[in-house]
Amino acid sequence: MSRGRVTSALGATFRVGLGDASEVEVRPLGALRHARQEILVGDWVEVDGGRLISVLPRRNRLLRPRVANVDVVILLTTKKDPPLSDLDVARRLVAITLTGATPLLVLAKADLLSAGQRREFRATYRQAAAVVELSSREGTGLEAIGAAISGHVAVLAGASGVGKSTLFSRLTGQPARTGGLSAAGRGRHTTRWANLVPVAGGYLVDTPGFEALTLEINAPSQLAASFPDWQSLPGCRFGDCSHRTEPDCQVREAVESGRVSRVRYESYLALYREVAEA
Ligand SMILES: Nc1nc2c(ncn2[C@@H]2O[C@H](COP(=O)(O)OP(=O)(O)OP(=O)(O)O)[C@@H](O)[C@H]2O)c(=O)[nH]1
Ligand SMILES: [Mg+2]
Ligand SMILES: [Zn+2]
Repeated sequence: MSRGRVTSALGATFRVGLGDASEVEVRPLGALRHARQEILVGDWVEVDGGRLISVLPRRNRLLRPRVANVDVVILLTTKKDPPLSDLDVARRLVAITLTGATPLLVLAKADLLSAGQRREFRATYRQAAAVVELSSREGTGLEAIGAAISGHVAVLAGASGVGKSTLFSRLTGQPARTGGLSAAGRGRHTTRWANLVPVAGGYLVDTPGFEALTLEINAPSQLAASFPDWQSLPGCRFGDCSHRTEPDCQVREAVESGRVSRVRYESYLALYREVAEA
């Protein structure tokens, strides 16, 4: 019996990558099918003699694309072509954090920006996530992104036109899937199967994620916890401080003194209003 990771699914047949870079094709045991055990690309499974025997507990599960155990979400954003807002970045970073995956924030199309604009972006986000500047056109930043994928399962995310497909083909050497529906599965409930493609000693999911974006937040307090920017500050006077109007708020103080980015704080306030009104 051996343990491996599901890299693709085709009907009832699954391909499983084993540690030694080999892959086997397996079918689930009848007992798993009867128990309606869900098997997703990204799942760690036990296989034996052409059979998929069990699915190990998951770290997380994305719905779009349907992938389990995503370690890293590579969020691409641009300041030009298209000019995306800091609020858009903040909303996506929170959505990623809520999945339990680690975000890697990529300033894409860096070739279109001045050194000053790139510096400002880094300064704004240095406490929010690891930041990489990327130009797929000039080939810069690719090694840093490869290093973040190494040993992990990563998925690309970001608004339309930020360069996800271009980056995917730079990293994998293969064209990105267009996302069109397969002939077998036309219709509203079509599942978009994702595959894992080996990249830099890890895997990259061949379908980008987080296209439809709504924050699954129940209480506004969950939002404050999703901003790493101020997690290392001493506590506020009130344990459940929303960092808006309460007295002795360490976050507001840090914004005033420049230790926390004002841009990030304003994104937080805007998201807070959205979540509170929802
Ligand atoms: N200047 C510049 N342009 C880029 C770069 N990467 C991609 N582009 C261009 O940006 C446009 C959009 O790139 P795509 O890779 O298709 O973007 P996408 O994120 O896959 O877009 P969707 O599939 O609509 O979500 C294309 O015209 C690319 O040639 C880059 O590093 N620099
Ligand atoms: Mg694309
Ligand atoms: Zn506070």
